[in-house]
Amino acid sequence: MNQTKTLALFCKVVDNYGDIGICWRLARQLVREHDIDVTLWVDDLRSFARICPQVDPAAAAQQVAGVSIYHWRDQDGTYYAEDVADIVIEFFAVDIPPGYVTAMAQRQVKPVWLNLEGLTAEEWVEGCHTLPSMHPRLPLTKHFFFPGFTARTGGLLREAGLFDERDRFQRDPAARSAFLGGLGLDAGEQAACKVSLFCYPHAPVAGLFDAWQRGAAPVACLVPEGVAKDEVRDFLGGEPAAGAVRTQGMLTVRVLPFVPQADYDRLLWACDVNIVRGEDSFVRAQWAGRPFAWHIYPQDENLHHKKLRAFLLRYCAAQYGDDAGPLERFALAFNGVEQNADWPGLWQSLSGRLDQLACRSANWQNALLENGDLASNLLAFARSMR
Ligand code: TRH
Repeated sequence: MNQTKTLALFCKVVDNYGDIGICWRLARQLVREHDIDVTLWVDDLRSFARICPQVDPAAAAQQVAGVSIYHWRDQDGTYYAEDVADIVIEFFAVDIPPGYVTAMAQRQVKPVWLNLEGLTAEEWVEGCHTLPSMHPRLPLTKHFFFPGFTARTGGLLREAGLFDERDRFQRDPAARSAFLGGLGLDAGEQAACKVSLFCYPHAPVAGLFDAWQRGAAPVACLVPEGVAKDEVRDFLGGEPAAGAVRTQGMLTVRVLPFVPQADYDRLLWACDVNIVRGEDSFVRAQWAGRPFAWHIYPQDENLHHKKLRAFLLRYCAAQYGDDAGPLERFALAFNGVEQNADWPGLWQSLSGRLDQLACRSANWQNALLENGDLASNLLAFARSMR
């Protein structure tokens, strides 16, 4: 029953860092917490190395954190049944090399084959989670596996010790100060309201900068290098390279280097408000327990607005009870659902309630804990299939 010791995870980097960010997190957790032998196939090692500097972008094969990493160069190659893992995961419906699929079918005990899908809060996911799909020619069945926010989905990625580590860090002013100091923040920036800003290029950052600059209290906005480039360049009056910083009015904008994934978590834990995007930083902001706004990945015909509303419906119900939240209004405006946003007003109502909002995010986290975590749920499902 429990003979599922090996797992292969196939990841194609479509764009940005979310694909590899999620696969890397899952791979490490399966090794560390479940003692699984994980092989991670990745087509773009350069993007991988940005979130994990131990990765050598030139190596065809390497081991990092106990995970075997292979550069997935093309669809060619011959594979043998004994090369195939007990569990095979294609992330976001990528096409696994045909030779590998043939070898899967040649195994006496067929592997459990999962298509790990993207995260959405929409209700239809519950009906599709774990649905089977037969291979048209080979004796193989693939199952859909959806992350999600309810017990009828696969849940979210969350490492076992995450909350303890976060709580230790958040309760330790010296650790926080050392971390922020290491990123270059001076005492004034550390004492200001710290906002991390990780968004897509179309975000309405200029309006927000303007509101912060004219606001009543100091704001330190921490932007990873390459993010909101045009607005940051305009504000700085120069190249937005890592380490660049400028204060105008009440706003200081500081450009951060792109940090390893574990440090990005610490950044979220250290800030008072987090603006996050995509899928992985979005989930990490929820675990950080601080007020956050999600800049959702844009899709054709504004499909992403529907996804955003589906999430806000769940999140705000757990967060606010009867009070339609300032976070909701802020997120809708930041994603262009509400046009002509009053940024000074939106920021004022949000920043005036940061403590209450942070406290209430515990409700949301407690509700999510009921769903278990994605890595454990995935393994339990795979084992039930064998
Ligand atoms: O980078 P993203 O926009 O990624 C994705 C991709 O575009 C993907 O194709 C799409 O499907 C998905 O969004 C919806 O955002 P995301 O998901 O938040 O991933 C960013 C990763 O980068 C995450 O693992 C955190 C990590 N990161 C660092 O490690 N260091 C940093 O300094 C920063 C800013 C992020």
